[in-house]
Amino acid sequence: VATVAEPAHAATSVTINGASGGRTFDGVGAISGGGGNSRLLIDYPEPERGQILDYLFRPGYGASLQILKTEIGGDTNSTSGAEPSHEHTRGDLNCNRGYEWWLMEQAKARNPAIKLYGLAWGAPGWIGNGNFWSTDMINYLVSWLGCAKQHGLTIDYLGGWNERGYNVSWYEQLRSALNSNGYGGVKIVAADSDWTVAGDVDSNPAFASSVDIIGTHYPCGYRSAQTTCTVPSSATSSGKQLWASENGSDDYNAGANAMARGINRGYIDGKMTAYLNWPVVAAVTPNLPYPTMGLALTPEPWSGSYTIGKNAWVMAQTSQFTAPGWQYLDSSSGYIGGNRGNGSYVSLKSTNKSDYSTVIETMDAGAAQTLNFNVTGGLSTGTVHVWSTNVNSANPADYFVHAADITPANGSFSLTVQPGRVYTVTTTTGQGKGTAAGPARGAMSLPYSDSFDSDAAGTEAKYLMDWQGAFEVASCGGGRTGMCVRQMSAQAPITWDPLTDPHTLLGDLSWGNYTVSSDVLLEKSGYAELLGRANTQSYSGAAGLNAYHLRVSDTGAWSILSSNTSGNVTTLAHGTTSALGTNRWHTLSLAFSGSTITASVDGAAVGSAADYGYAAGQVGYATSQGETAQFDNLAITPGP
Ligand code: 147
Repeated sequence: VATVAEPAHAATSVTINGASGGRTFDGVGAISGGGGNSRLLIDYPEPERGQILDYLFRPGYGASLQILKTEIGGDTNSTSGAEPSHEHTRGDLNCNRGYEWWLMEQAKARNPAIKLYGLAWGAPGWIGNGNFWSTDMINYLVSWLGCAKQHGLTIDYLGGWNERGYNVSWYEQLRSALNSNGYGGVKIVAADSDWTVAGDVDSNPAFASSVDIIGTHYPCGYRSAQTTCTVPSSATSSGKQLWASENGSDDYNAGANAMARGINRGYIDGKMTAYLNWPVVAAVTPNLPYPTMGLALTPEPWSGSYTIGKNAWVMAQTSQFTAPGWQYLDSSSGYIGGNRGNGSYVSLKSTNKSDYSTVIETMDAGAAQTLNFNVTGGLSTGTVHVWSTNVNSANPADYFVHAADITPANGSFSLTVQPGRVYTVTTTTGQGKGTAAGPARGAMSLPYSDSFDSDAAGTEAKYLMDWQGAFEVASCGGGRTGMCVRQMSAQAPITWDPLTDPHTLLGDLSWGNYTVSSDVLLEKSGYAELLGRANTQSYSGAAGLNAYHLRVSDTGAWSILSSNTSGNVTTLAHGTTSALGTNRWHTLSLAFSGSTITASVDGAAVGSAADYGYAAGQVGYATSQGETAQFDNLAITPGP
């Protein structure tokens, strides 16, 4: 048996001192929204859906989020999709739209202590005649809080406009509106943008009294381009809690290094007391922007397949060992040996004043190091439990591993830390690593059809992923009974991302030769479209989509179009059929066979085109801007 000599580790002393000062910890968590990234989660079958939710929210099981931030939908694209508004048109209040209420309820059911935070990216165009910083928008947020109350949800934090700066008097008006409507306990975050707001909060007492938390995005650098987590002196001197109110934007596995650094270093460098990862899950198909970002990959409700990411376990290294309200111990937090390259550690003490946890990350270390801990200041000198995640490993068995307990001697103990890992040493118990696992990946099979008749009004039809506008289940018009899908955005929204026509996508990117058909009703003059072979969706520039379209307008004008990600639209064929008119049902179909594309209206072929630019892709619906068209009886059959 060969003997390997133990390397001589550099040793560093760390005192975990319960008498140290430090800020109150607010929590780590993630963002559902900004947007559409959670869309397919609600369509997962059980038991997989419940397993994913357990991995996200159940204490002592997985990521165990302490804060869930959700989008306040605005019927407009907010990155990877559009999320529905609770008030599409003035007065049309419905508190059961979309999936964010459901997600918040599922989170609270698993962890009643989870904090909830709402933020808008965009808004329906009726608000303030297109002006976000309006009284309409304040009333809209108060209505949203009322909806939350109907759902039995208490909202802890509310923001303004994601990454669009701030308006001082609007925030002051928001504070007074919340107070006078019974929401005095809701804390306001400003401005979910950069640090500019800190100067005004620091210098303007009236503004300062309207803002509870200064929340900044990517304060340690965007994605993996991290340097120091910087905060301006105005932020520190404002006395406000400081948050990294959005961070991450990285792959569900590859983002783990950045998260490990960011959670610790945000506090060490900048006294930031919350870290919110964007987004919570990747529940979108792979043709949409940021398809693998989040804590888990959940893109296939039809197969039930899901994968919990390394990010979830790195977050667990903090969340399972702390709680909002714990206190950082400043003199027991810093860089190992004072050198950023060695890694970092932060210590927090429990509200019971005895328990503590220290989270250590060695993302940039080049060698093993020995840490000699000394526990003092009234903290427990009892058994120390050790959990670790090997962030350099691709094997999930190396994440969130419970190592042997340590019994301190006279309050002292040692731990050797390897490079590229996160360790948590703690006197708390109750941690755990869930064991549920989903099935293998699999394509969505054809034929597929949906009459929408079993769906509840206000919900999103199964698998339909809105990109722009809001395609929602509603009672059919035009004298038809049953349920249909209706595009609910009646005018151009206040955008966050580039404005496009309302459209929504469904299905598998591998679908090649197929016929998609649907009944369509136009409520006013304009057009409706069936999309086919839709694949890459761009989110910058013109936010174009690679797809074929059959566009038919109320006048009877039809066209077969090819669009691309640059926003270019080419007419492949066009003509006129008998006028569709309004409030009448018609049937459209679009068939793909190799390079032949055939369009039909009411069962008769109107034209065809030869093009093979796109060989496969999803189906979809689209409308002209503001057209509240209805759709029914979606059917996709293989072959022409
Ligand atoms: C954020 C948005 O708030 C999210 O909705 C999502 O779009 C996310 C994707 O990374 O990005 O906005 C940012 C976009 C770019 C930077 C920072 C935030 N950036 O380049 O520093």
